[in-house]
Amino acid sequence: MSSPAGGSVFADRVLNDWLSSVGLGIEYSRAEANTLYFVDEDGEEVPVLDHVCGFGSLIFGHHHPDITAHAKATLDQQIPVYVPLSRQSHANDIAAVLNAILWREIQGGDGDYAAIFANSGAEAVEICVKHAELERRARIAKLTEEVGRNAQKAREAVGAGRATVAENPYIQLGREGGETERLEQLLAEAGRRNAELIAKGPVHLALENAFHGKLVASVQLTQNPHWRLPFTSLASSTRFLRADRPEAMKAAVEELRMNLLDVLVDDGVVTVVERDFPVIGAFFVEPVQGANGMRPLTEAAAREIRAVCDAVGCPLIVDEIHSGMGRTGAFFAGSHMGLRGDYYTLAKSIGGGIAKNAVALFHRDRFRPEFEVMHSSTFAKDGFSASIALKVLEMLEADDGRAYRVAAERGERLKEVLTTVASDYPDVVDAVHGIGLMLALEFKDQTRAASEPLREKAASGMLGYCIAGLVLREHRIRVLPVGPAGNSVRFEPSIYLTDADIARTENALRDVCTILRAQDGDRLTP
Ligand code: 5B6
Repeated sequence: MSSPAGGSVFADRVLNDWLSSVGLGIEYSRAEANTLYFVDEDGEEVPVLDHVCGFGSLIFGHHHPDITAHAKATLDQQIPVYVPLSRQSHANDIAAVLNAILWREIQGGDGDYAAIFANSGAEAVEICVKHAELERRARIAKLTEEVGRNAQKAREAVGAGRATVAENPYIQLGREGGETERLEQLLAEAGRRNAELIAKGPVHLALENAFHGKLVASVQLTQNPHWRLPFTSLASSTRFLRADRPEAMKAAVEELRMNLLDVLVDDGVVTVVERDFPVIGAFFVEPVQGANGMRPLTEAAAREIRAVCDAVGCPLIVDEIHSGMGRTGAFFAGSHMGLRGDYYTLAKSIGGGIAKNAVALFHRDRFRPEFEVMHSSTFAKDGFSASIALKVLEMLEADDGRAYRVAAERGERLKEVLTTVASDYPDVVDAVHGIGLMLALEFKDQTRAASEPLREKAASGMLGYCIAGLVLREHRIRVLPVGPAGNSVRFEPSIYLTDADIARTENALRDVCTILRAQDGDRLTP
């Protein structure tokens, strides 16, 4: 059938042109473990070592045979896939395994977590945004009820002649009228100011260079200004904080503080007092900041963040979408730095590389049961994805957590090699970041390079992509840049990374370093 628009491009026109311009415009035809394949001009299948692995969503690689066999068997059994508003015990089975892992790695048995399912990471983050707002609204309702009761008590005291209205620093009162008029004037003005505050949305906290998704609310938690700023009017704002500056973190929280006005009767006098208003919705944290160049949180920062949340009373939301499911050598990366969350988000690898799965977990003490009915999604917790999630969890936990140990060991081996390359080329490599199979090699800034093509590529933020293009073209290895400046190259393969894969990777990186050292900008041009 001929195309109605005579060969028009309907999807990815700009994206594909751009990918081709940096040498990444290849269409892959097959994938297996850590290898992608494309078919070249001679019809030959060309293998490419994949270090991107779906932005870290393939802990068991592409098409793991056990996951594929499980998926086929599941479909052959004709299990019900979409049956919303029926009993779906597979949801509880997944939540039970996740709770057991949480208790083992982090909570030490401190309460259980309720699960709400989603189809993507950003959706799980937005579920947390919604739930945190439900919690905040409940706190506000409690506060306003108290304020309302106190206003009533003041009316009764003034009406009975047991109290007079004092001057106060918040609301200036007219001199005219008796005590009752003055009190009503005070209550009306306090009520007006309180209503203004109550109508406002929350402010969220997140770390500098955070990535929490790209949907309407979650993109406001993702610091990258190109992705966030055009949409600021659509959702609550975020205050981005530095994890290594506890004092600045506390100062920012103090600066955000807002107060509700309350009227109290004290010793026969009606006075106005300030009540702490819950402005902050939640604090979102990635234990390892993937998009920020694979930077793990320190234990000290994890402690400070927990302390801020406890002081403010807002939930600490640990986003394990990228770092979770074993990649760092533990199921929850936060367990390395003792980061204890009130909510958790998981996605990526829990889909086993073939399903779209995500889940948000809520500590039972904070969970609002009505949320189970308030929130829903047609596709979430469907029978097929849930069955894959259970299979992935079984594989991760098998042999006393062998997969976690392999991830840690393979990660250490790869990190050793990256560190050796970094120390051999200190003039072009800045640092190696990350933990387990969540690593990055950061190149030095080239915006003042001697070579003009290098300078230009660095200034336009394209250098990392051009490096990725070269590594693909000449070494048949797929890497992508990462980090705010795009100066780093990311490595997040599956646990099946072999020593030979690591050796090839080292060879390719040495080649890139040699090019940068020699300022051979032309070789980076496709
Ligand atoms: O499933 P979804 O993508 O909605 O998950 C959102 C999300 C991610 C994440 O890593 C965290 C911690 N929280 C929520 C998903 N990560 C996606 C990602 N995308 C890019 C780079 C990354 O490092 C991570 C990306 N970079 C450039 C262009 C497009 C995407």
